[in-house]
Amino acid sequence: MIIRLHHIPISRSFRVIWMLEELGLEAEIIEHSIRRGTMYTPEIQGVSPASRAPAVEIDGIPMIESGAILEYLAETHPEAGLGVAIGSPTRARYLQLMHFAETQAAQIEQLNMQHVFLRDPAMASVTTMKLNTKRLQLTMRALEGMLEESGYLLPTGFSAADIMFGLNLRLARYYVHLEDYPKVLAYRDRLIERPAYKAALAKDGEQEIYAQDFYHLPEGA
Ligand SMILES: N[C@@H](CCC(=O)N[C@@H](CS)C(=O)NCC(=O)O)C(=O)O
Repeated sequence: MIIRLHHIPISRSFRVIWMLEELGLEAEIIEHSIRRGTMYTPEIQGVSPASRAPAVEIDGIPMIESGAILEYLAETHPEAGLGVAIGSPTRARYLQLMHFAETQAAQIEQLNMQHVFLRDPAMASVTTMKLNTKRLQLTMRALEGMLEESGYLLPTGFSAADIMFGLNLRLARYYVHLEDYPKVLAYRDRLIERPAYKAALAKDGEQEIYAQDFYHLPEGA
């Protein structure tokens, strides 16, 4: 497989780098700047029509959507056991998890917009920030209840679904206290010990999104 990846540091494209590391696959990584909007060019839009990362070209075929890319890589490398085959009893749970990760990521994305991307903080809506934080907390509580005896999200062990949520947990901690979810915290600590996670982190690049360790809701929220 010849793989080119359009990547923004500390974004959903980290999921693809991590997946590639788990599979032992090489890729050419083209790093983009979210602040400078370097994906908003006609050339990149040929691969990623909405200028979003990740976008990959696998053997010349363009593909977007981190969850779909991970599922495709899992399916084309079944020997790694990172996906769940059609007909397997855990298939429904696996698909649900792959998609639920994006429900959670959407809340983080909204909080990023309100807390870190608006040019003038006065443009932020305290009500929206409060609602998004609450919604993120609900997804964290749900995740706390979804962890299996295996220590991962599937009873059979580590899978692409854990990669989806592993990125989320890297970002959620800017807006919620992971300590409030003890099983999730232990799970996060387990994930970041994986050699492939560490190798992916080394390739992630310099992040330009967060300037502080935690973003509190504004006074009076
Ligand atoms: N559901 C998509 C979301 C892709 C997405 O929104 N990516 C963000 C980074 S996490 C992005 O490219 N943002 C660039 C921008 O908003 O300018 C996926 O999972 O790949």
